[in-house]
Amino acid sequence: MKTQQIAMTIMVAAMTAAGAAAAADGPAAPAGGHGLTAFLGSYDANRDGKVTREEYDTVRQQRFAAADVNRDGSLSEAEYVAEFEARLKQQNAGSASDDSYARSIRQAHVRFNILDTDHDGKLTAAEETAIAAKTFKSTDTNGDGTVDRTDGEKP
Ligand SMILES: [Ca+2]
Ligand SMILES: [Ca+2]
Ligand SMILES: [Ca+2]
Repeated sequence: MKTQQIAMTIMVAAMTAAGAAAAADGPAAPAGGHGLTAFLGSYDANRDGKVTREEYDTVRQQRFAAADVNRDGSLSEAEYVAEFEARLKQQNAGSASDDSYARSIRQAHVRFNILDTDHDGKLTAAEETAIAAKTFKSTDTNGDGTVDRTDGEKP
């Protein structure tokens, strides 16, 4: 009985994952997207369906370094938005409507001002790391230290 129940649970979980994957068809990493699919799309560097904290930090640090064009160790709003825009362009390849494109850029400006917690116009690595740690923790809903599809299920 118990085994059957477990098998059922696994089947349902697999079906849920398949459904989510189908819905996520299209760009692997929707820039500016929310939720688990966007998180996995952005940070699952080796595409094994899991984002470890190490993977997450590596991708973030690379992104931060790439965005810091003048190499002063922090991101200005222009640097932050330019990096986001470059990714957006790459992912959309000109397919997005102007409206949604403009909206994404506006959201990037809003995000910068949230990330720049002391509002000095510079996003430091420390500010970015503090927010990123919170984001990872809140996305890893089952708290096992890895973000994967199982974190999308209600407890
Ligand atoms: Ca900079
Ligand atoms: Ca700041
Ligand atoms: Ca998890």
